[in-house]
Amino acid sequence: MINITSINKNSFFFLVAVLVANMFVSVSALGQFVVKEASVSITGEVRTPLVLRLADMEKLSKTKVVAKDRNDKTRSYEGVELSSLLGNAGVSLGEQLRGENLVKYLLVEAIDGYQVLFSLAEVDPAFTSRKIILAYKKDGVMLPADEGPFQIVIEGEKRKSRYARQVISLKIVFAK
Ligand SMILES: Nc1nc2c(c(=O)[nH]1)N[C@H]1C(S)=C(S)[C@@H](COP(=O)(O)O)O[C@H]1N2
Ligand SMILES: [Mo]
Repeated sequence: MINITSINKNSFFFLVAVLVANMFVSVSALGQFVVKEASVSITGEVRTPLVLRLADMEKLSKTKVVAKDRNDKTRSYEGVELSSLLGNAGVSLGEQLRGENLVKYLLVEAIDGYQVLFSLAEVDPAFTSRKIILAYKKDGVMLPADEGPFQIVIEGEKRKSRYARQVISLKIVFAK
């Protein structure tokens, strides 16, 4: 005679096994997704910490900066001004960039641990007409993997040392 309970028990365990296997598949798929989908976080002395992916970046108003690349070739870079990224995170710029806010700085970090620094006044269009962007395109195409997806490009900067490639973090730090 067939034992109904034991069949149900078996199919229950089978069902659990399938569910668990599916869970692992989705988690590893998610892992791959996270690895592929690079992002930039905006943290520190901000009102609203942000994490921006390429799709988020493309929705923001873009600006072009013509600059020489690492091979001294003149390129047209396209991206978002640092001031608007920081503005979205609620960083004190413009009228609010005074008093002790003037000793806050922007620390940029790349995936290889490379770091560069800007004073807030350097990136604020209320202080300077020199644009500093987080570029994602070069001559109309997405940046190559070893430069992007996000790279700092600075209008009129003679040395390339602060053109941080593969940027992953923008952090506002209080120098006091
Ligand atoms: N992520 C990252 N970006 C970086 C660097 C680096 O080591 N890591 N080097 C910087 C320096 S010192 C220079 S001169 C320029 C150009 O680098 P390249 O000479 O390696 O092309 O990239 C800048 N951006
Ligand atoms: Mo350099």
